[in-house]
Amino acid sequence: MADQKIYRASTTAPVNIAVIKYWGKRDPSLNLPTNSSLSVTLSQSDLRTHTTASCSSTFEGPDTLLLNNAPQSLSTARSLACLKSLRALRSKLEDAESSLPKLSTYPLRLVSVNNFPTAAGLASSAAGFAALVRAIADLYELQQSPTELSLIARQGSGSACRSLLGGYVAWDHGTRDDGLDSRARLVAPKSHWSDMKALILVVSAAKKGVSSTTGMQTTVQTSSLFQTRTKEVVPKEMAEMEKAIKSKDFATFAKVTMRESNSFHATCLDTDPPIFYLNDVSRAAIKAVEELNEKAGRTIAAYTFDAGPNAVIYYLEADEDAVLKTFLPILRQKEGWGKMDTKIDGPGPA
Ligand code: 2P0
Repeated sequence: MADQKIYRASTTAPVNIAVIKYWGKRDPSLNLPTNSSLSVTLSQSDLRTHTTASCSSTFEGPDTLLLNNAPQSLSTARSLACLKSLRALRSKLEDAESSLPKLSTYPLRLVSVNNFPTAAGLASSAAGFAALVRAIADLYELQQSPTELSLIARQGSGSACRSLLGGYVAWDHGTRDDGLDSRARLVAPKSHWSDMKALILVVSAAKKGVSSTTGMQTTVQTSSLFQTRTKEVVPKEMAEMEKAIKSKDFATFAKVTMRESNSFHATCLDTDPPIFYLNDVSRAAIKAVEELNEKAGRTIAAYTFDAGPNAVIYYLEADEDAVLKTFLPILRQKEGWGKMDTKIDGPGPA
């Protein structure tokens, strides 16, 4: 009798927030970056995508994806690349073991839910593609390591490769044309520096004006600052950041994080036409961190901003009172501001 069973696997993938930013592709079709980047994986209970992947010979039509209850296209080149790679790995297993059900030939039904604003510069595509790849890999019972799967997630969205691993994660730009060395690498597990916390100031939950994919390629084509950034600035910052994480040196971690965020936004401004992700509220958050550190006489907080106005403030748990005391009054003054406190974490069930 034909296989009527519905096969299913669910997983969650967390958001990651870069302290060394990915901005620019050397190969847009494979999502190969011009520079390496490094991020901290945030807590899944606060910011994550939950995805269920199912497949069955009884399903009809093409593969489908629902995100927060809305149908999404899976026929984009990036989604197709992920699905093709995962099916190829499953197909290899099926070829080697003929008793396995031929899941690689069944239509897929993917259902994803984000517990945070989608496409507002909170790395939703990172968690989204990481969860999609992990869920299908689990459904297909693939044995590949998270680093190997990061090669697939990278093709969906560059930053997604970092969300396959927990803790402190680098994405090495790699030098190969086929991208096989452009993947995630664990710098340190979350247990190494587990008192790191992130406060997220949700300045705006609106969809961002310029998408990262479009914005970064305009920067590559038009910004002269970008050349110096990728060739000289980022390699030095990567080395200093890895050292700071390994030695748990918060002052250096914070200094490099803030410098990097500013370098990234400077190249956005140097793009033609200029890209503005920060707004007045973002700039108020920068000033508040500068004043907090000055008042404390040491560095207790670091700000960073991605492709949107929302601030992420990194700090150590011991300094939580001082950090919250600074930001809660600001949050109350500004209508519509929200906050999320989160710890660092890793992929897998929350
Ligand atoms: C990052 N961002 O490193 C940087 C900082 C935004 C600013 O990764 O085209 O959504 O899907 O590969 O991954 C945003 O880029 O871009 C991003 P695609 P992605 O987190």
